[in-house]
Amino acid sequence: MSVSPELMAQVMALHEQLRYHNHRYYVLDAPEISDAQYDELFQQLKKIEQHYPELQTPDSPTQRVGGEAIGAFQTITHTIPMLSLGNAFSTSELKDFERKLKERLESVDIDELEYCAELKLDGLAISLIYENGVFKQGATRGDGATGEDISHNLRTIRNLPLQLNTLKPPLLLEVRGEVLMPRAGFDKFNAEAQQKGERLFANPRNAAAGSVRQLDPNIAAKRPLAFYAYSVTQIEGSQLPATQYEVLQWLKSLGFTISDDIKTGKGLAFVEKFYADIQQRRPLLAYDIDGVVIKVNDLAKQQVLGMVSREPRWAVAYKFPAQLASTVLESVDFQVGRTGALTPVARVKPVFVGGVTISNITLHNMDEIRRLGIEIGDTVEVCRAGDVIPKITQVLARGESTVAIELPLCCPVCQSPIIQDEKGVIARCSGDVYCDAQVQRRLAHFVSRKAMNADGLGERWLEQFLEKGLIKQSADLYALNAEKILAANIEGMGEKLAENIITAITKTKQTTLQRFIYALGIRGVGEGTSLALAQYFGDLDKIKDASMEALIAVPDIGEVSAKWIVAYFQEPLHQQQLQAFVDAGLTWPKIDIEQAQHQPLVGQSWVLTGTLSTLGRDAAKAKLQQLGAKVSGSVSKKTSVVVAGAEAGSKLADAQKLGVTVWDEQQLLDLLAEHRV
Ligand code: D41
Repeated sequence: MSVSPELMAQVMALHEQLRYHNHRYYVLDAPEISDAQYDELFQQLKKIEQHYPELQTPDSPTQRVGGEAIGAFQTITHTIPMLSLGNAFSTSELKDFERKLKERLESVDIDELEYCAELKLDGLAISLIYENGVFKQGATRGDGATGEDISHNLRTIRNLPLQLNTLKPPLLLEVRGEVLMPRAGFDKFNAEAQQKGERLFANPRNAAAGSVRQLDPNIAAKRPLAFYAYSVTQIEGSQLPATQYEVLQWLKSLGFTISDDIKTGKGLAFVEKFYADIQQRRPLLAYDIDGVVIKVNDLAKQQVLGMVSREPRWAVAYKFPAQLASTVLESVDFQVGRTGALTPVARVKPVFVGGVTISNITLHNMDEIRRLGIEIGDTVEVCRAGDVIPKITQVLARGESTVAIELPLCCPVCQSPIIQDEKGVIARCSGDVYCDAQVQRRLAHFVSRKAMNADGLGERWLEQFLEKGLIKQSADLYALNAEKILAANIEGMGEKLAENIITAITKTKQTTLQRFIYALGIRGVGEGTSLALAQYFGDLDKIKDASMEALIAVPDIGEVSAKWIVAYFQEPLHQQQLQAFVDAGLTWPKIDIEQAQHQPLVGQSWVLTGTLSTLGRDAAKAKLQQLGAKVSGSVSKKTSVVVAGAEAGSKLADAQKLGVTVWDEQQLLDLLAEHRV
């Protein structure tokens, strides 16, 4: 079907109008037309797009309502790493922050230094890319270096501009900010979920995180999410204003929502006042915050200050203190983990602290219980700071008739005997493959992100699959299909979901040997050891048949891990399982052991200095060591190469004096890439 110019113009006009009214409603909170009128325009556009799918562009306002589910999340490498923020919890820590600024801004009168003060929104940091003014991609912060592509969900957020409000958009713009769920929306959402008997979210932050980590954008589209912009990290084909405050105002003019509480002022007195004001108004805000963020306002000064260990020197999160509450310890249950380790969990009388109601608190191990000296019936202090898990900090009062907390003699799930380590700290269920709790935890580990990465197969479903007898162990996942899942009549499970789960499982069949070994969940075999095993033996059968001696010869594997590895592969059930994986068609690229083991830098001594912005120093060190190099802290004549990152200091000078080879970060990255580490 050909499209007339008139129709095209009509579609553009509808885009324009819908965008305008959307912005009035969601960003400015000042609608000009009624919901019904808006809906009419929306339906008009939708109808045209249905007839002429070629007119449906990704930035069309209709795209906010969802669309196709994706099969799995793509990993995105941030062109510029997403930094973290240093914390200050007190006036004295704030003074430390200022002192360090003073050291580096020598010619500046510190009392005259201007700050931009913002709220610290308690959401999820994300990054958005706009090309020629059109939203192209959005990703989670992840570990700062790589995140996940969540564009399909971000598109559904009503106040997130799909197109920038300017006639001359930059060629490229990267905006960072927070996705959050405002409190009112959260309360409404949870109330509805409760009525329907669905799961509730503990707090708005979890709700936001859970919403953007969905494969199906129709879910995010139904959640009341909002995006608040806080910085620009890349811009091409346009210029940024000179200060953070002006950058925020500019973002606002482009159509982004920024927080209403942004102020500039000079010196720490201004900062303290802003902090106190916000702390007082905190309960009245539309969303959760966990402090304020203080930034040096002048972007040129930010440049001068730079960053250290992935935190900008020019910004600090001035956090509100952890919140305390008192409650009664009612009982202690023991949860069984993947390796059988028992974790004591305190059940307390529900108490509201730090924005959530808490009734379960992990006590980690028996040592912690002894250290706190708590008994069942005691009144205890509970502490929760913003984003950290709650803990019991002390006994406030001994109860009238208390009961000591004791380790059970047998597993609360499978009744197998409990075995303790020598120090009496860790206790383990000996049930192993016969313990349902261990089996479930291991399944969850098997599909987890760093293992087989079966996205969308959350623990909620695994639990159901086990309960309904669909699976008994991880290898059984590969015998599932959508019909079998649907036939089990699991509540909340639909055709689409079942298909997504099967797609995710099928995808895991193509994996790497390292991931697979890690996924098995062998005691003592984490990611690093899995890599070492894969690279050393190159083949699953060789690992399976390896003797104690052979295993100990692998770099970084000691006697204890070797013993656990041998024991794992000796267990007949595990052998059967491995065969089932092979039968299911799990494959991984062949490993060239020579290549993997060759250590081209043996005998060399390297020094890292300055900020390595892509890798970070620890990671760079580990990778160089993997190639056989020794990484040292000081430069001498014998040093082979000094890698100098941003703001390298005296070590760089030493290297130049001694005539030692100096590399920049890119040269190091090239070398690592060449050797595939
Ligand atoms: O509101 C926030 N949570 C917030 C987070 C904010 N207002 N500003 C921020 N600024 C930065 C820098 C200084 C690195 C641009 C941040 C964050 N970072 C941040 N959020 C999560 C990690 C880092």
